[in-house]
Amino acid sequence: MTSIAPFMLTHAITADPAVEFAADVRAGLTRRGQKELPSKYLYDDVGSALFEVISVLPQYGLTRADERLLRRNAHEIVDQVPGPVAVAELGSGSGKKTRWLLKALCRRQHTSYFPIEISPTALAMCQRELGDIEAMSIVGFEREYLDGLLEVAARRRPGYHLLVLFLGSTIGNFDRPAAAEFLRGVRAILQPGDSLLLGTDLEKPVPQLLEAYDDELGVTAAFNLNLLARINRELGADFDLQQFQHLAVFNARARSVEMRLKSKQDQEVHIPGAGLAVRFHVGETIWTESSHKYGREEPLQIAKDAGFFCKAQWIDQEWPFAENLFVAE
Ligand code: AVI
Repeated sequence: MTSIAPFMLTHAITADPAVEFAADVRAGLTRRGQKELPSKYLYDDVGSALFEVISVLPQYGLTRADERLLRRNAHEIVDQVPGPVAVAELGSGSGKKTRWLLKALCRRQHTSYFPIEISPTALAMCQRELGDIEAMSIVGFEREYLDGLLEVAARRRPGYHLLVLFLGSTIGNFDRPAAAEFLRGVRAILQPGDSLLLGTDLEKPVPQLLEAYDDELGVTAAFNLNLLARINRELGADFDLQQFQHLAVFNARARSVEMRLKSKQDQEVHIPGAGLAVRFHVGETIWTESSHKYGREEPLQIAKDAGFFCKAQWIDQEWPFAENLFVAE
């Protein structure tokens, strides 16, 4: 029997995204010391499409490792999750990597799947990608992660557990204290016995990491520079993209790869939509993203401190990456 519910979006973003974008650009570019732009703004429609290309680049093994683990171990993962469950995915993206898990789960039970995404385009892609799975209903939430999860938890049916998916090492885009705080936030919404499947990219040799974040085709460079192009498009700015260079830098102390945009000359940029004129010195950088890499045991400790125990861990051998299954205590 095919059971595909109509795709219902819950539009509950309270703040005006354009106002928030302008405020964040203003705050990040007027900071004393290191200028920065929040990495979540990399993902407009163009950025999301470029990220899809990054995920198939030979140098960037992360997404393939994540997908491989989920495909090979879908049934084993599902067997470790006590049922019945509803699934909430934080940052579903296109939904492609989640298919195997959902299909395995739907063999066991009718499944409600709640993708939570700030991008309406990603939610629509997710519906297209996964809408054909039998015995599954999809309700998307256009919300920040924890806000969306709160809503999903509020709709919990009696006797049902939640399985939260946070895949693709998106947690790596938080610094370590923020990652720990985020897991505590997730735990606070869950009930004992609920599960969290967390994907974490593991440490690997620095040259390999730098290649992954500075590919020879320049796709990652375009992904990074698109943030300035987005400010031009949405806030009427006059960034000259030729005058900025994409950099990938390894931060040994933070154990992260940082993406930066380096000014090639002294220049002034006007951003009318943020009421701003910003000066850049030659060589000065804007910090746009950090991707933290983990030791194998590290996620287990962070999750333990947040109130989870580790039920199982799967590691990809080709590209060190871990899928961690945690259960709320
Ligand atoms: C989404 N996130 C886990 C990616 C990462 O590896 O940090 C984003 C990315 N940035 C550059 N390449 C890919």
